[in-house]
Amino acid sequence: MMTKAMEQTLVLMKPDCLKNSLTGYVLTKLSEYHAGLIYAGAKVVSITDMLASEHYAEHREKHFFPWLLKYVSGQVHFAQEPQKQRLLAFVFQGPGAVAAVREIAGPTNPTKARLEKPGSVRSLGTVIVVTDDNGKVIDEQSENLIHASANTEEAEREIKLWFTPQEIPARLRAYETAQADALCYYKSGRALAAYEDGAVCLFAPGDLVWASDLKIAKQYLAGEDAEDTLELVAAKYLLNTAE
Ligand code: FUP
Repeated sequence: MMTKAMEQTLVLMKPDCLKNSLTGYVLTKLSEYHAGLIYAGAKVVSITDMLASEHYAEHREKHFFPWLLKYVSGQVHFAQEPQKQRLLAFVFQGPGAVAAVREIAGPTNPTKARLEKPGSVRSLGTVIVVTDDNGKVIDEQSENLIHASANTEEAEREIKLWFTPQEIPARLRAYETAQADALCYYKSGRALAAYEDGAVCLFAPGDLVWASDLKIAKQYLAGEDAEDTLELVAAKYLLNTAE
């Protein structure tokens, strides 16, 4: 069982954090000395629509969803510089990691953050108010610099969505892993046991994978009802491939 000291959380420094050169500031606030947390994982990610939509699956029906995909993928802040369309993803670990980072991040909406939690990271963000032709507010787009997992269940889902087990040192892995005993390719929303032209290999026998991923992938390979989407498993293996 995961102990409280092993608690982990996912932090994303979104493109507005990079654009405004706030990465160092945020890392200082999240450092071991200041937050009592340690790094368990870190990487630069050029995000795909697949990963963004899985990450924000709970917002799929919201007005701001199409904007959210563009925002998190860097198309809003680096429209003319596609090479800069990336973000930084981290896993932090330590006692009460989820709550500690949420506290440092502050409220989702930067205007609210400035009012209620001045000094929090998100108080430095921007809110874009979208109105209709009559001036009625129809949306509020929060450019809030960082993502921080909302609770321990979300943290587990998100860390497994963004990171492979190999990207986290063995002694810092908080979730169950397994050795793959099957081949699994991905092509156009399908799991394949054998290679087809254009398919991408997610994992091969012997590879270390999240146990929950292996279970889901095998359900797709067998054509059974699956516990979650195939994209939840595949997305992390398909990163940083866009030219
Ligand atoms: P949080 O868990 O604090 O990241 O907040 P949410 O999951 O509710 O929001 C996810 C992202 O959607 C945030 F980056 C901000 C954005 N958002 C908006 O732009 N407008 C809204 O009305 C709500 C959320």
